[in-house]
Amino acid sequence: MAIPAQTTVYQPLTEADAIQLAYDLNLFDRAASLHCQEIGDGNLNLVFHIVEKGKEKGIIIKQALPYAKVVGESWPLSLFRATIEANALKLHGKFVPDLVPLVYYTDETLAITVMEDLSHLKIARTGLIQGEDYPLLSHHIGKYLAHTLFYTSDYALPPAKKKEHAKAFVNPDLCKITEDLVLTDPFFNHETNNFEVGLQSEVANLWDDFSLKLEVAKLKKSFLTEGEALIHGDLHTGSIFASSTETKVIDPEFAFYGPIGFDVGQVLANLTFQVLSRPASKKDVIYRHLETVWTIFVKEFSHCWEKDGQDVFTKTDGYLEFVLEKVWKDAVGFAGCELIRRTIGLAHVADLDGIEDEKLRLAVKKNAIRLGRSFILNREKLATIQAFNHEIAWFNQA
Ligand code: SR1
Ligand code: MG
Repeated sequence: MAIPAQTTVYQPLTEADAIQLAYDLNLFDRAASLHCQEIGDGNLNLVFHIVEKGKEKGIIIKQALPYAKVVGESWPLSLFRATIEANALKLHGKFVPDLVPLVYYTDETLAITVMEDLSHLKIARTGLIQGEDYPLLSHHIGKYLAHTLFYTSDYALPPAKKKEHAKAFVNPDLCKITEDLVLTDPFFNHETNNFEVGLQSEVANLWDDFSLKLEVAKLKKSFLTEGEALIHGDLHTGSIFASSTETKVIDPEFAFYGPIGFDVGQVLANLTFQVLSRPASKKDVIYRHLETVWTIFVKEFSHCWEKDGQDVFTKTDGYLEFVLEKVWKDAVGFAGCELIRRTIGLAHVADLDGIEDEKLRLAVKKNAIRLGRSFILNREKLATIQAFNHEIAWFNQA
């Protein structure tokens, strides 16, 4: 592939620019007739889908904007996140090549990543809301979590190598978003919060709950200080493409060295939204997904540990169990924060906001807030995935 000279000045691409780049990268024949559409529906980036007329599979060009699209130019954001994302996809791709998109090309100045077209798959959140089940989703995600997190941790890497990675993935702007929007603002009367009037008294109770604030402070401290592995950092069901046979994790622009339980907790919380919002007859399949994510994570992480543990203490009886217990407790706490922030914070989820009936929507949102609070406060007691699911079922009756 003839690589064009890297650009020296940043500019947001137009659809025509994106097509020109695709030709320049020799990703298509010069004679090919290309169609491009900007399809970005997330909070932060432009996403161009380019296909040759008459063909099914094309390419994706993702470009970071220098601000948060969801808020506007008043919220500047580092373009370096595009490099973080591409490097995380490449590093994680070494451990789970089937579960992440291929990266074809990157340009740090333009903040673009050219990658595999996954448009034959559907965003898992959308599919789950539409009632699809994705039988392999939880198995694949359990494996993704175990392998990406184990092989980037001190359990698998020589300490100097791990620190080299940790330095390359320092990601302060995107971490700040999570520190604020997930781990601080929803627990205070902050201007970024966004919730329905019908939740006012529920939210006021939350803001008055000092025991809750203390536990959130501990979780935030863990997020700020515990560089356990290269985490995805934003692993909700909108960051997963799925079909009945395939799963691909996308969008690791929030990646940094953080606590393993953060990724696990975000997956659990975003599946939990489905239990809370689905009709009763369709909840069981999601309970099973929750159980499978965790059991496959434990099985695969333990297998990697036995096979490839580098730290001498990985051979010490009881250490693996200690590590897994900590991951679990952190995951339950972070899941609680995710449930609350997606209900009353800045960035919501369609699983809840998409419920048309106002009475039902408010009831489900109240359950999400109460369940989130319970996960945060009771994470020491909810020691198993069965206890976690039982807790969901308990709050779901209300
Ligand atoms: C300003 S960004 C809001 C949210 O969108 C991203 O996907 C993250 O979840 C972030 O918290
Ligand atoms: Mg994203």
